[in-house]
Amino acid sequence: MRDQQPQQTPDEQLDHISQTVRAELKARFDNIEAQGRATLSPSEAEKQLQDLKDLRTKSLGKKSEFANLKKSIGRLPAEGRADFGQRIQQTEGVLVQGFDDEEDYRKRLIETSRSERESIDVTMPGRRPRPGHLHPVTLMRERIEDIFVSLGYAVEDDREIETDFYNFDALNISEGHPARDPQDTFYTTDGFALRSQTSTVQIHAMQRRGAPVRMIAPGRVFRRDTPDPTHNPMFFQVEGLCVDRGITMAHLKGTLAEFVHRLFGPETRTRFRPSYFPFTEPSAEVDYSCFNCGGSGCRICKGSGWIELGGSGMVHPNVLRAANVNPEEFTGFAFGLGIDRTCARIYQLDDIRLLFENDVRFLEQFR
Ligand code: FA5
Repeated sequence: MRDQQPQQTPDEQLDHISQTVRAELKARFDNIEAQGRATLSPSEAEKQLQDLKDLRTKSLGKKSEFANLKKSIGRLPAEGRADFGQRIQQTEGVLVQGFDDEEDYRKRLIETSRSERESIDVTMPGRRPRPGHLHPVTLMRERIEDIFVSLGYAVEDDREIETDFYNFDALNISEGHPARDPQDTFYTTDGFALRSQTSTVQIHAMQRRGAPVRMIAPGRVFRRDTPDPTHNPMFFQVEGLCVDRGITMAHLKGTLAEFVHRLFGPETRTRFRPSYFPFTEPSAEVDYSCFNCGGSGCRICKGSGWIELGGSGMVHPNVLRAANVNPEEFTGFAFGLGIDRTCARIYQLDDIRLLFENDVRFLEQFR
């Protein structure tokens, strides 16, 4: 190019520059047409826009051949100078317009392509939300509730933070009893603690309803137990209370036998082992024969043939008195069952802590 330039007149140089730039612009336009505008993504169009800006700088910018030609006007002979100046101006106007048009064209393409991509196709099928489901402990609680409701029991709910009166005094738990030990119970402020058993609801229910009363109370309880496969510091119990004239231990045994028949099947047996609870006299631990092996011993019942259901007994007269029920007229039985452990047994879980890890992969199996 440089070799040829001295031979070119300024007019020829101008024609040459003008033709080259126009050819380059046209090549870019042809390219975009050939590619098909519809397939041009906004990012590709952005790239082309930048390429055009670079070409504009190269062709018309301060260091361009065109700029040099403009500067040379002053050195031209006076007679042709004005005409050439006009030609330069015209050519510059045409080229600038050419660049402007091409750039506008890309900008419009970017805009159309963006709005097409962002527009919503209302005919597309919607994305279905994944439906949730009840937690296995809730499913277990509902099964237990259904059985007792069908036996004529009301379902009670009550507070989880209790005063010493409901946690201990009214349940005949004397001062100095180990159950009051801060190592076993979560105290909140002085005189208040998280309930460690649903037995507290017995008192509220009798105070509210008087006697006779027949109710169950499922709910959360809290104990300073070290977590292991059968213990959690927070777990669920369901309390049962039946107070009426002439209630005996036979009613307690019959009720829990009926409960396990309905939950595990009519062949399930119960067994009562002597125990101690301050709020019942006499007291018993209740077991049921293993629903898996029928009592011969298997992995689920750890070879014993029996599975623990919970504690039970005849309501202590002091407890009736604390709740303003006359023990001379009324007697009653009560029981407290562990919902989580029963749930874990039924679903054959080796560890009740799985129930509270909130691992969706685990929980989804109980749909
Ligand atoms: C009681 O809590 C008595 N209130 C039951 C009762 C009620 C007796 C009415 C008499 C009259 P116990 O501490 O054994 O009893 O607990 C009952 C059940 O709760 C246990 O059988 C067990 O299934 C469950 N349980 C106890 N501690 C835990 C724990 N840390 N984690 C999970 N489950 C537990």
